[in-house]
Amino acid sequence: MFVDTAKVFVQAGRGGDGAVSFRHEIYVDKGGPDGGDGGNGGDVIFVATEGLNTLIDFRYKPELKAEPGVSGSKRKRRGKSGEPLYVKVPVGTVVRREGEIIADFVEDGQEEVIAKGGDGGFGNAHFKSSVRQTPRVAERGEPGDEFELELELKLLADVGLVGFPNAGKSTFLSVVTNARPEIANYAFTTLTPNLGVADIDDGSILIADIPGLIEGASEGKGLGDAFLRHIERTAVILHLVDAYSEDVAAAYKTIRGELAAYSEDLASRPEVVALTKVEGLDDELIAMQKDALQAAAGDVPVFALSSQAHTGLTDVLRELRREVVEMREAEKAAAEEDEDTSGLAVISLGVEEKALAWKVKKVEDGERTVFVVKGHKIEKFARRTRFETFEGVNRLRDIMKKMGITHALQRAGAEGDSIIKIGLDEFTLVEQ
Ligand SMILES: Nc1nc2c(ncn2[C@@H]2O[C@H](COP(=O)(O)OP(=O)(O)OP(=O)(O)O)[C@@H](O)[C@H]2O)c(=O)[nH]1
Ligand SMILES: [Mg+2]
Repeated sequence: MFVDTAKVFVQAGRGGDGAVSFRHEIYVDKGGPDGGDGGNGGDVIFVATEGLNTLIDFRYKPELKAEPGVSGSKRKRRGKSGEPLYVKVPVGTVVRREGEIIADFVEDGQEEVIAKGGDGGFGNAHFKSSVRQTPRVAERGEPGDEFELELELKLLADVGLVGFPNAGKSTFLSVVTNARPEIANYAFTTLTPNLGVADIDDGSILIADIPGLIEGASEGKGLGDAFLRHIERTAVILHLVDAYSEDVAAAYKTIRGELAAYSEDLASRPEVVALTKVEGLDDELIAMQKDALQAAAGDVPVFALSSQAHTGLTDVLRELRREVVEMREAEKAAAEEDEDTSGLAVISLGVEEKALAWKVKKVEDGERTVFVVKGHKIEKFARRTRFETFEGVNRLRDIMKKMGITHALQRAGAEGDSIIKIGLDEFTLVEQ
């Protein structure tokens, strides 16, 4: 089975907790604070890797988790950071989160941090001040990012092969490239896409062979048109037509109809047409078939070739390469003209202002009135707070005061014993 979409759950490592600890000194009851920081949680990092062309592994391993950071310990020892989890994905993988593209792997070796590990919490050694000699406050480690992702694979080939089943697509791929696809004299031999590199002159082109299309493929007939997604991003289409077809023009038009039904964009892609299996036919018949095809195809170049006799191959490859280069240059020029619509999105941690922004809201929650505080930075502080300790909560109250949140809460009607909720944690505005 060829798998070209998958759902995975990613979880970056949680940060280690900061430690509360005091130096032991013989003549001092309690020495200074020496609790170390927690280590950071490991990131989940995807790496585009050549040579992979399926997402099937993700079906067997749908959960990708990086290591957590270790808690800090005494003598200011920092906990070990969690190892990042590197996940290999095929070149051409598009990663979506809730439908939105968050990463697009277009070249070998490309790395993206998909889920960020949580920061380790500070140990109490950080919280010593002239007024606070024995701080019992330390931070919790932050949870790592975790969410579900949808993966989709669209092979990134230069040329996509289309045609009826048995037209000779896989055979063509096997003689012009290093690929060794399955070949047989029956329809639907190819069940999964094959990729191969063809060298021509001083360059090379990447060719994708997909299962054959038939009339009604766009409505799911045969193997359907799902595989066309793999040639959606190719620069050029090579349309192969069996020279032994009764009506080559009709064969050509049927496939064109299915391409058009799949997408307007694919139908308008540059195309090269070639008659296949011509080694046993006399020149007159070949010329006739070529003319019939040319009439159907309009001003698209039409070739005749034989994969068996290795004739006509170089001409087709040269034409393909010429068109691929032209198309890629046009794409590049268009991308340079319009940099920010390249569609490439990379996860970032957001702009500073966005991080600092916050909101307070009074919410009736059944019997209770709760004041909910939302905001990237304040929620981050709250996640790191040890709510079970008086010092931890007080520090959070200090931060809220500095950020102006306390004032806003009071204006919204909050009093000393009002319940404040940040993220999942609740506490009162003033120590009770
Ligand atoms: N005589 C001759 N036969 C060929 C040539 N190329 C392919 N064939 C034969 O045509 C049949 C089909 O070839 P495939 O390459 O499997 O065809 P395909 O288009 O990949 O078919 P599907 O994978 O089913 O879509 C096989 O029996 C091949 O040996 C050729 O140049 N000459
Ligand atoms: Mg095939």
